[in-house]
Amino acid sequence: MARSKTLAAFAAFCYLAHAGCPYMDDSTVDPPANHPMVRRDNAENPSLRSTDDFMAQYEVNDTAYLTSNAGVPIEDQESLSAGERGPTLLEDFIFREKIMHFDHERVPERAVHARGAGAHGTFTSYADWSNITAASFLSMPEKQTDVFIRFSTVAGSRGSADTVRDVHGFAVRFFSDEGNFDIVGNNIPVFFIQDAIKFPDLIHAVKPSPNSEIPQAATAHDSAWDFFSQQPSSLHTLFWAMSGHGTIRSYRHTDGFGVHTFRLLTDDGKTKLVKFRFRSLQGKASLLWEEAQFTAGLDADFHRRDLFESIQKGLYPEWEFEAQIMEEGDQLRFGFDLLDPTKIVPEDIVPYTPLGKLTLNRNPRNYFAETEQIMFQVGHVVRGIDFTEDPLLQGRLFSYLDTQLNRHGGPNFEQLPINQPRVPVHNNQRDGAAQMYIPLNTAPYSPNTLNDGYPKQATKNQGRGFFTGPDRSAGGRLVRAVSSTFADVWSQPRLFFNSLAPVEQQFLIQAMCFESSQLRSDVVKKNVLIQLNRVSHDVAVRVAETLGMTVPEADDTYYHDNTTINISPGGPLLKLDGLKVGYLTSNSASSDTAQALKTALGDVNVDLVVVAPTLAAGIDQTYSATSAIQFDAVIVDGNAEKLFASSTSNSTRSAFYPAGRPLQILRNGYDWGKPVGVIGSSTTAFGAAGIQAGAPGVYGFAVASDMSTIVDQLAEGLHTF
Ligand code: HDD
Repeated sequence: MARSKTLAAFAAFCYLAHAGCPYMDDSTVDPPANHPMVRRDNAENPSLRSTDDFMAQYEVNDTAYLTSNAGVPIEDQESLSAGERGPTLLEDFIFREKIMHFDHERVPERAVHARGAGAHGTFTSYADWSNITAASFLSMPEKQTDVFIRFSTVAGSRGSADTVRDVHGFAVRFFSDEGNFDIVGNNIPVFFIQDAIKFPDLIHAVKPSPNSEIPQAATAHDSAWDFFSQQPSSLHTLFWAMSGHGTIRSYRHTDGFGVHTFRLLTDDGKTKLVKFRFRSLQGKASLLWEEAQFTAGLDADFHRRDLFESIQKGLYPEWEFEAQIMEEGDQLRFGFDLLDPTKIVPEDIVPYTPLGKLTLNRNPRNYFAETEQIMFQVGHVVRGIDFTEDPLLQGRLFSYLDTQLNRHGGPNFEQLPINQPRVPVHNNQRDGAAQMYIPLNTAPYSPNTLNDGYPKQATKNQGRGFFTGPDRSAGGRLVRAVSSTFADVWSQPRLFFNSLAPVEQQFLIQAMCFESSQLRSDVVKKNVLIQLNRVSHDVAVRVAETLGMTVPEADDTYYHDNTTINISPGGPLLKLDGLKVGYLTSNSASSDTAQALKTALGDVNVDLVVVAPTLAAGIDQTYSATSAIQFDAVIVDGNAEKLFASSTSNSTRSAFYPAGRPLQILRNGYDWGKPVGVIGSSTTAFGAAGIQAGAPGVYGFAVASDMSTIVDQLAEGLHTF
């Protein structure tokens, strides 16, 4: 497993610009001729805003004097006290303001998806998609729209580790020239529940125990699996989460999904049903579980670091924005209900159509102001995008708005720089906590004559307002019940499992064994086995073995052999950008080989990190600061072999700290499925690490001139999986 996963992990390898005062709401005046709401082209549009307009310049102007928030020049390093050794005075407004502000620096973290990282980017439409949607950002080829993506885990707190096993949030905001459109998605195309009213139950079950607040950011506990086994609609998402999709190599190496079926709407009112996907153009890759656990301890910031550094280096991650386009009449056509968010539409049945490309190309300047304060909403749709009756989606339409009120403490959160649309806002909403504008319109109501009827109502034919499919209708008996068309919750987890490669299946089963063997309740364990057995007898047998429990009888009424495509958490990497190779050497070794390697790998945007006992010219890191989690592949300098023998030699042992670290890096790298190689003699290092030369993912290179071969072999190792 570890070895074939080698190749998997080497798949691892490897925001006014209104004229005049920016705070004036000038809805008393006519929209300017170039108002974005009446424009459809992508020409330079001076009224589009940018977050740059909100940069706090004082922080970078080092010639300025410190002031209070009232703009008064002050000094703030000592408090005002009654005598040198006396008490601090209540009069000290400088002290009180500074401490008060500090005390209020935090806003409530997100109830879910608290831990995350984000970046700015650009979306470029491939074509004029007005045949399927009136969405302006898709209205012409090459049209560019600013975006912000926030990636996240779900269960952990804001300070939890990145590499915990979890579903990952993939929330995308399009700052379109007709307002903000958010796709608040995940890296897994399905969800645990079919009705939003169950969301608090799901989250209460998955979050840490109410008494001990253990475990953090983990589902390996009774309440989570109690819920999963009592709510079998969760099985499909659970299977995805227990596969490599739950332990991604990086945010760059995963796809994003809109999950629900959405409606697209054309200018003339024709509708299509769609499922959205953002397909990683880096390729997909995951971490092995043990590696992910070590990483959580050694580098809790592993994913945010990877994203930040990649963008900093100009290695901009890209995703293709795609849609499965279906007809209204297809709702029940595929043997399940398109309104059921626990189902995928298999890609071999409805292929994805690429609509455009999304590139992340700028890091946030301030994590709190941007990544923490961005407040996505499922209800942020633009002309041309409509909802469906999916009960999970319908419930989310309430929850996200409500949650932002809680986080911001008032209704003006859309005025925060990262939440402001790039187009002017004109409406009659007024006042509220932290109101940042000075509205000039003295007739803040509609209809009015005192302001010549402005702002006017935007409709389908005037002002480009249009969201609701004209043929949508609703009616029926009032019921509290799950639709009978949502009943089959076992076929698709099986479809998922059937479609994985054997090594990926093994990974999934090991994840289930890891989680379920930490359950204390035998009742929960038994219920888990009952549900697993409805998906796959094989899975149930293998998990039951670990639990030392009896397996339920196979039940053929549930089983099928269908498979589908493109659901693997790994696969060929499409780019090696931003991957890291560790080169384990000694201070006395020649730097020529390292330099040649750096150049060869640099050509494919892979970083070579040269590791030696002590820092010196040409050495990037010491062994004491290095572990295998930092690399996607490990190459040993055959001339530094004594470092590997040193684990047993007391004399060399003292040469650096900690003893045995080079060997540990090599062995962990190998065990965690990373390609390993030796330049020169491999006998000592490989022998000490118990690595067989020639085994899959193990490479030997004679000399530095083999460097291009190394790159090829690394790429090949990657693509073999
Ligand atoms: Fe949610 C945050 C994704 C169902 C209630 N959700 C949140 C985020 C993502 C998702 C990516 C983080 C956004 C960010 O980065 O700021 N949620 C999903 C997906 C779902 C889903 C893909 C199912 C298809 N969520 C869901 C339901 C409810 C919520 C059914 C409630 C009924 N979600 C929330 C929330 C959060 C949130 C509590 C917490 C912070 C926030 O909204 O802004 O309101």
